[in-house]
Amino acid sequence: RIVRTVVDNVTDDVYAVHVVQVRARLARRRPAPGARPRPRRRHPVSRSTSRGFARRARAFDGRCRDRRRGSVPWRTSRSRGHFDAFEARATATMPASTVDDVVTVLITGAAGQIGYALAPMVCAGAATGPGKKIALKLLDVEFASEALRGVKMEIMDCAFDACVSVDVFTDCEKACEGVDVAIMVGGFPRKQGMERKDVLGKNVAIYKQQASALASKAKKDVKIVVVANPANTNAKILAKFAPSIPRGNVTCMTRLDHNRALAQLGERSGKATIEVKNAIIWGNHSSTQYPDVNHATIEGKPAREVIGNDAYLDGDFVDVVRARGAAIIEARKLSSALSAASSVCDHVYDWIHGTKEGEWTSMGVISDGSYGVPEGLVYSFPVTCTGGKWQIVQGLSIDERSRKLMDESAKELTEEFELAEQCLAESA
Ligand code: NAX
Repeated sequence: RIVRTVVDNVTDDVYAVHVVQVRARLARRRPAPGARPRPRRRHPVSRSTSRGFARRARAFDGRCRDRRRGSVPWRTSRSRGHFDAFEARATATMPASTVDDVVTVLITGAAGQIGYALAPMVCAGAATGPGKKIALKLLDVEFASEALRGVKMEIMDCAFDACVSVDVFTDCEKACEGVDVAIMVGGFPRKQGMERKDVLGKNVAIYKQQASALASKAKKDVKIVVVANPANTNAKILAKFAPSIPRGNVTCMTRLDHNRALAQLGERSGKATIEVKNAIIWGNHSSTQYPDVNHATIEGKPAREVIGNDAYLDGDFVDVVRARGAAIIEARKLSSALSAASSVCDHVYDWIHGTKEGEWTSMGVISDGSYGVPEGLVYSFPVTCTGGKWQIVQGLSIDERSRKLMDESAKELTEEFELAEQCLAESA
């Protein structure tokens, strides 16, 4: 039909010659009878290939179980957040930007090592999910302003589709202006010869000051996740000094510990991590945290039954999860950054988009007295999320051993908060 149209006005003779030529060309392309059809050659980044990825991305059920697919680009790594970000790029279904589509995300301590890993993940949509654009704000101290400028340049050079702006700040009030999601990574590190009280005092002073900035400048429904240690106590101080921010909007990150627990159970059972569900981190993000497997499942069966080794689950497993950070420092000579950044994205993503039916995660949230944990402590609980809000999972049975471990962590948090208040009073 195409040939016919093209040659419509041409004389019959010319038309006839043309038809013969076209037929000859088609005949040359057709494989000889019985011959195997020639494989279609594809350009590695052709449209059809990316459509293939997009199709797989759409069929994806929430978490990437597939590290073995050698050809999958880095964006489709294990983390669901990365995968979703890739889906957004591959399907190119992102709506035109409106004010509501732009999420303003603040990362404090952005010149540090977690910040460096976290900023690109956030810009790729790993925390906020597909369909959202990111206005990124990076805050650090004056001393780190040059490094911060470098981070900004690199983020710009990544040319992320979803990132509409990157701004750097050394003034906390300006950084907090109009923020929707605040990821509080900035903190004072423990230096040689410093007492625990000294580090705690410095950090709670930072969080007291940043609380006022968030309360006065951020959006009223800003979602806050505190990462910097002592994470639970920093979050409690932040909630205390930002009373206008709903208490439910202040959380601290224990998702890294949660993910570490899932990974250990997966490795021990020889199953993929995605098959492990509903482990719990109770308490403080410290060595008193209690990684609880009593309600965890592996491929839908109780984890204790699948692993069949209670001595391991009550002993080495708990120790390994608690000391994983130290093991990483020993191996890498640096503290965990990539896994911390990825866990921040998991924390924020689940908070915004909800946990899956029948599954929970662990978050440090303000205790309402559930499970006998003193009210007001920022304590890690099993939580489900729906509609941008978390709820503590209720009605789980707690055995005697768990009770003891949960109480120990609550006691540590109570003492830590008292010490923090003492530090603030002394510095006032
Ligand atoms: P880095 O020391 O690399 O980075 C911290 C950054 O914070 C530095 O750039 C510093 O200049 C900045 N900073 C200091 N005071 C600030 C202030 N007042 N305002 C803004 N920025 C400020 O540490 P990194 O390895 O990135 O770790 C950051 C924090 O995360 C630490 O407190 C660390 O202990 C904590 N962690 C918490 C985890 C968790 O699961 N909750 C796990 C990982 C990590 O250990």
